[in-house]
Amino acid sequence: MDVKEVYGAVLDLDVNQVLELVNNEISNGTDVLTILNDGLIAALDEVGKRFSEGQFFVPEMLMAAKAVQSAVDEMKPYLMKKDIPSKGTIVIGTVAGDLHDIGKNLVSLMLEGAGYKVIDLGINVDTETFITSIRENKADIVALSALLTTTMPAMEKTVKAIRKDGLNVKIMVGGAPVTAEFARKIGADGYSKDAPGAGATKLGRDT
Ligand code: B1M
Repeated sequence: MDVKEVYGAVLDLDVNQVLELVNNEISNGTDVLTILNDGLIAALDEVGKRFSEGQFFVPEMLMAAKAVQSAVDEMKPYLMKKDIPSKGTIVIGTVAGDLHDIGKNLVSLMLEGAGYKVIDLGINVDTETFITSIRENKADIVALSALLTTTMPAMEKTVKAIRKDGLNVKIMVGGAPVTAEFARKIGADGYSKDAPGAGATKLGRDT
């Protein structure tokens, strides 16, 4: 058995099978990052391809997402490091108009694992909600995720509003359509292409 079976079970949209296979892989000592990247995330990329080609539709994307999120929840204890001194507070969310949260949830997990207190505002988060939460929690960093090209303008709007308010917070952005160049252009302080990179951010208090 290998992570190819996990990949296949996600494409079969079989939540129970995905969970069973992931648990087996963990018991067999397979590296959790291999299960995550080569099994679960690779399968979602294929789901995206099938969606683009008209073989899968929104319900299939939703079921695949549910299977992957359940597996990620199962893997959480193995993805987290323990007993790390706090590096500060991060407010995170997926920007307005965007309902994708698997990548954002992984980023949250990595940030928690890296020692940040993470306040997760969820999906479809408007600018005002981000700003209120940054103030209330005296956040050191705000992390914005976007998965759609159509929600990148909402990311830019939020970054500009945070700057205009003069909030003393570092801004990190990411998500599949977001690039380092876009991050620079909209005035973000940090960008990462993936969750481990976000967890290794140098924007925290220790820098
Ligand atoms: Co959507 N969807 N979707 N979808 N979906 C994509 C993104 C798409 C690429 C599929 C495709 O066409 N090939 C496409 C976007 C095209 C574009 O904009 N260029 C798309 C579309 C079109 C849509 C709808 C418009 C479909 C429709 O209704 N007609 C619709 C939009 C809804 C909305 O948001 N308003 C829609 C809906 C959905 C579902 C709700 C069904 C479901 C999401 C469920 C959920 O998230 N709970 C869904 C899914 C599952 C996908 C795909 C298949 C998988 C996304 C995913 O979770 N990937 C996706 C295709 C694909 O990605 N290949 C697709 C795995 C995840 C780990 O990766 O989120 O990229 P990702 O996160 C990465 C990095 O990006 C990074 O770290 C993670 C990995 O380490 N990262 C950050 C993410 N955030 C970060 C923040 C950071 C740093 C790094 O710092 C702050």
